[in-house]
Amino acid sequence: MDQVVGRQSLPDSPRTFGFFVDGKRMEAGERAYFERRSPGHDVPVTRIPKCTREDLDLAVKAARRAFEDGRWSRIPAVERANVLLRAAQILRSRAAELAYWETLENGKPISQARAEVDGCAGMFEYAAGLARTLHGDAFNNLGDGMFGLVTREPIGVVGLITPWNFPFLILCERVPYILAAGCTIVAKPSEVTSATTLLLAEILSEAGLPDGCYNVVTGSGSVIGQAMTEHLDIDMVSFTGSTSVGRRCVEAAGGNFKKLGLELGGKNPQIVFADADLEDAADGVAFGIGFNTGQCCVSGSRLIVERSVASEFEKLVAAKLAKVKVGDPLDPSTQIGAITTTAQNTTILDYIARGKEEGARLVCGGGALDFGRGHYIAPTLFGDVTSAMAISRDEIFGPVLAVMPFDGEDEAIAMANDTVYGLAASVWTKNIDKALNVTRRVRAGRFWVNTTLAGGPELPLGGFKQSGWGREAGSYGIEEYTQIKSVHIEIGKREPWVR
Ligand code: TXE
Repeated sequence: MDQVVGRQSLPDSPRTFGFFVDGKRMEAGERAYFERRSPGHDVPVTRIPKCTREDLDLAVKAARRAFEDGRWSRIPAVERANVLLRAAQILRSRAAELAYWETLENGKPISQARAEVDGCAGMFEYAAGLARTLHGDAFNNLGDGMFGLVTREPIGVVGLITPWNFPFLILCERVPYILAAGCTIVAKPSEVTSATTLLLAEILSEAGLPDGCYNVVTGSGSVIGQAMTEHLDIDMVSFTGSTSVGRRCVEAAGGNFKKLGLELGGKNPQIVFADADLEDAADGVAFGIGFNTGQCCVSGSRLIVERSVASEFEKLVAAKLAKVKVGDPLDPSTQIGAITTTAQNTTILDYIARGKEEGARLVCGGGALDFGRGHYIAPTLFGDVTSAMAISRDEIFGPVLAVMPFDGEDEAIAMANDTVYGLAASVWTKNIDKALNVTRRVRAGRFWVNTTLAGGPELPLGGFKQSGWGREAGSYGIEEYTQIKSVHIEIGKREPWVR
């Protein structure tokens, strides 16, 4: 990966984007735009079209046409794979530009954004392989007169609704797999972070993706997102966002019983046993809550630590958090950038205030950091947290860690499972039996042992309980976007029914 060298400057004026339908950039004309201000600098950086339901209909029609005429869904998988591989190459060659716009809109550190783009290219490469290995099954055991086949077919037109915390990474954990399966896409990014989703349209066209296979309609969730989940000509929606909007998607999808993939919230435990390498675990726990300013569905926001080391471990984590470099997202040495939206900033500060009111002990952080402009919050650690407190139950989506001590393995597991969510969990121990036992008994879709937030294209993502339905990435990721057909083939002549 090329390193980000030096600090890039802010754009002189906001860049105006069009939306993208049927292989063409659509000019928004006189219609209204969302103006996005950089959360780290509070200057306007992008202008994004406010699309209408009519724009969405155009995009769905284009995606439907492209799907039905077979220009993508019925070509040999090797040709699909080649487009995905070319896209990966272009993506790498434009990584600096993608990272720049991602950072400007989202507020994440530029070095992190750059690494994420690299990871996205890997997703395309892996999905290219899956396109070629996707297969069904054959039954050669049905007797002389019958042969059975099970085939996988692309599910059709997929609506893709993505959030603002990892606009490009979450997009690329889905798009290559959906395309590898042979489906076509209408994407709707979050209204505050649409730029890189639109840039991907250019990249895919240049890579040779036929027109109509990847369309982007920008706009608000309540208008475009809601219309997508209700749309009768969309076959499946993959939604990543809050659990409350996920529930609305379930209600709206009933119109045509479209399939849903849902990746929702989390309140993820970090379980630390006394026998862990505490120095390493403290670094991991600090990373787990600080990464992406804690605006991460899989961030480890509950620290469940064995009582005998709780006080020592709390100090270790606080010392790590105090050293993390918070600051200008465009500075290549920054580790924690800005809070992405004003609303999210308020939510996090409200939770910090609530933690104090409810009697939790503030160990470090505890409020906003003033850099003259933008929204920044100091990584915050609360001790003496009880399971009744809001900071231990709700997904805060910010750099706020709640510490709760446990006695014994069973209590640790019970505390870890005491949540409506089941997205991710980590365990830190040198004892293999404890590690395996906890891994098996904690109900979460992603699990880390002596590490956290590790990822990649091979292992699937998704949640248990109210954290969602279905899986993205890995071989499961492509299968989600297919449906199964069973075929019975008569060999010779049927036994007549009418005699
Ligand atoms: O999410 P929304 P918000 C959580 C996190 C955060 C909270 C609120 O706790 O504090 O959600 O964030 C689109 N029909 N997560 O309000 O509203 C919206 O335009 C269809 C966790 O930003 O769920 C955006 O594209 N779509 C999460 C996407 O849904 C709708 C990531 C997510 O926005 C819609 C983000 C509707 N009625 C927030 N309303 C994660 N799991 O990673 C909005 N949208």
